[in-house]
Amino acid sequence: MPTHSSRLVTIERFILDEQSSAPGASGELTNLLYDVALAAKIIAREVNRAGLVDILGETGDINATGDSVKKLDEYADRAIFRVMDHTGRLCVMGSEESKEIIPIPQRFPKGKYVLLFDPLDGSSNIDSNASIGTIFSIHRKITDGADGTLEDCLQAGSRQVAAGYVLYGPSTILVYTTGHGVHGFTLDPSIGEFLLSHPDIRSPQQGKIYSCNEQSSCDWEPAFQQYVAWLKQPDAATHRPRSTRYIGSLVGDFHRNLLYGGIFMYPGNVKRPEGKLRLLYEVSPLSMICEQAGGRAVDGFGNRILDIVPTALHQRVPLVIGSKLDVDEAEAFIAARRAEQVRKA
Ligand code: AMP
Ligand code: P6P
Repeated sequence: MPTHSSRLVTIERFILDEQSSAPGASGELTNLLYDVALAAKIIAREVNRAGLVDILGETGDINATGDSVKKLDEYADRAIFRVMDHTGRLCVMGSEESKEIIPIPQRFPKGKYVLLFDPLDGSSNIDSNASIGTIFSIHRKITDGADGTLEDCLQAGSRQVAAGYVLYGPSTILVYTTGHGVHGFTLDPSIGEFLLSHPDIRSPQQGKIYSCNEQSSCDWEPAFQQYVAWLKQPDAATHRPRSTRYIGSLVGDFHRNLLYGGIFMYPGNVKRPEGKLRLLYEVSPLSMICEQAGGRAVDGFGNRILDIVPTALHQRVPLVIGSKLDVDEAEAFIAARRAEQVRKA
């Protein structure tokens, strides 16, 4: 007889159980989260066949934020829209692939939720079969009337109702939070179900990994350059030895650090002080996940990511995110170096 068998819980059953902790809930959010899981399965199937159906390669189009669009990007974007547009749970959507907000077609009912998403993050890694991901953020509608507006999308991350991501790697994992902890589900493709595999994820308070694209560091602010140089010093007496890990795919880098501990940084630089990563549908959802798992997410200038009120749909923001003590250390180091530079100036 097995001494222990972990509970076999599908994501749908978990989401429904969570609803019971929300007295009076109508089931709209529950069904919206079901829809996210369905979209994830549809995208996972295509991502996992990518090498077989000649879907690789680029369409030659450029998306709303200047990245070249690979066909899987478009497929994922369309899949999410097609799952979501007619359900009556949403009033508006926003996607990395669409320059403007995406209205719900007039022929369909409107709901009270807003869905913002990056349909396939890290798509430059598609052809190399490296991990890629989908990131999503859910807000409540805050404006009057049935149709959602840009104002409904431009809400601070602290107002998110739910946030999460899907990582398409050796296995497909969906990780999400509604503000009651972070929970991970692994897709069993043989039965087409996401099964609870990572209940109540807590990120280590301190890690040994730092993740950043050091090739870009020559353009960084000196305080960030000095911090990474400090991390690499051999003197273990002054700081813990670290290892660098960088996939170049945000969801893959984030998920590894979430589980193992560590810090991810994408600073701004002289050419682009706001950095590369998008606030609404990349950084805000991952920051909610990170904080719910015990970590921290800041912009490197003393601002908590979840407090930033967006002013544009595709707004970018510098990012320092990960284990609490690692982010504390980075913030303190960078602030001290900036103060030193001011004194010397
Ligand atoms: P609803 O009536 O379904 O729109 O839910 C109202 C509120 O209850 C949501 O905005 C959430 O804050 C909470 N809630 C409802 N369902 C769930 C769920 N499955 N998991 C977590 N929170 C939920
Ligand atoms: P770089 C992918 O294009 C992405 O948006 C994120 O997934 C990733 O973290 C980042 O860009 C990588 O950017 O400049 O290091 O190639």
